[in-house]
Amino acid sequence: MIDVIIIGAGTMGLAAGYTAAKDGKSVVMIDADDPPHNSGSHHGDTRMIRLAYAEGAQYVPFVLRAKALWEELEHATGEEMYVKTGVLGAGKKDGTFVNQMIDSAREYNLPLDVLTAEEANARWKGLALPADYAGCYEPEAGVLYAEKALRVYRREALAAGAKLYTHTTVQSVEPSADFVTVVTDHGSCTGKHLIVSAGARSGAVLKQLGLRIPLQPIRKTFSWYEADEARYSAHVFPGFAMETADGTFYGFSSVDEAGIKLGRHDGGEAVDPEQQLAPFQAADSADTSAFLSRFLPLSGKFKHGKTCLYTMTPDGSFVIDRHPQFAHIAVAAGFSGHGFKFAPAVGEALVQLVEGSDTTMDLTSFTIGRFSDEG
Ligand code: PYC
Repeated sequence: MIDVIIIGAGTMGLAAGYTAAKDGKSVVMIDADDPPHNSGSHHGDTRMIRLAYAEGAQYVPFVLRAKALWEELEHATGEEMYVKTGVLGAGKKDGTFVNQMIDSAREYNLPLDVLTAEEANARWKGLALPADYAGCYEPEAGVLYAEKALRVYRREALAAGAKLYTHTTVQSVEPSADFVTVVTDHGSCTGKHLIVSAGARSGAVLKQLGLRIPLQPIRKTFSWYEADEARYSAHVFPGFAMETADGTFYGFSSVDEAGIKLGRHDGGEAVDPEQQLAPFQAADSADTSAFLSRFLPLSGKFKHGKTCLYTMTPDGSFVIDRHPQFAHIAVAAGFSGHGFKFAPAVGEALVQLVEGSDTTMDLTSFTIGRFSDEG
């Protein structure tokens, strides 16, 4: 019998598959697509890694563990995955965003330069923060090569003996007290443990396991803009995350001369993950273009854009937990647009959860039970 079956070999599923296969477990990963691909939540080249977490200090130990594991993966494979560009968090000086960054940094003794708008604008010539903003610069934060990370996880998991069934759709999941059978359109398999990490498609699989977690897939977009490399290259300008009166925006200075990449974190359109997403259209760059002309006024013209998916939970936090009735089944879902950076620590936690061992990280913020009486 297989040790671990993983439904969904995107970011979290591949991280778990890699971790389990390296531990000597037999692993089967099943994916409806062929990761990395452009129809989920991991494409668009880059993701950010921030440590002084604006969403709350409870994430800090988890992201520090993830950073250590990203570095371990780099050492183990000789592949560069993380570029230390620094990240600037900004918003109204009395706003939650910057103050939670300051609290997170203070609680965990993380390096953070707290700057007035004037100081930040003098430090980065392409930046125009309004006078009532503060900027919090994190020198240890940076950028992850997201699609490359998935390619490396996939390659290394397969090299360690894992199997990956691509373009394979799960038709039913049949749990029993000690094992689980997964039936797909290409056959069935039975394993001692199951991990469900199917991204925006998780809801349908979880329903088969009797779980109704409120997960809402959202259509999101991001856009690339021309960048004057002297001002906005990742060598001289940080990544950034800003809470403004018109929304929260995340951006990447020009990495490998790709231009500035920018997205809006809040908002977006609720979608059915089984339906094809509406393609990127001109109106999708209206918010990001308005943000750039106000806050990075020396940036250049729109180049191109892409769509992607967030899977939101009602509180914007993750679900990483055991199934309340079947301890040999674990769930990772609802990463709400800020999960990528945590992937190696999520993979580690999932393997520990299904094996019934203590988890390295405290997962009490990420329970299934917080949404309903399921747990
Ligand atoms: O969590 O840092 C983040 C992020 C960047 C883009 C979307 N989420």
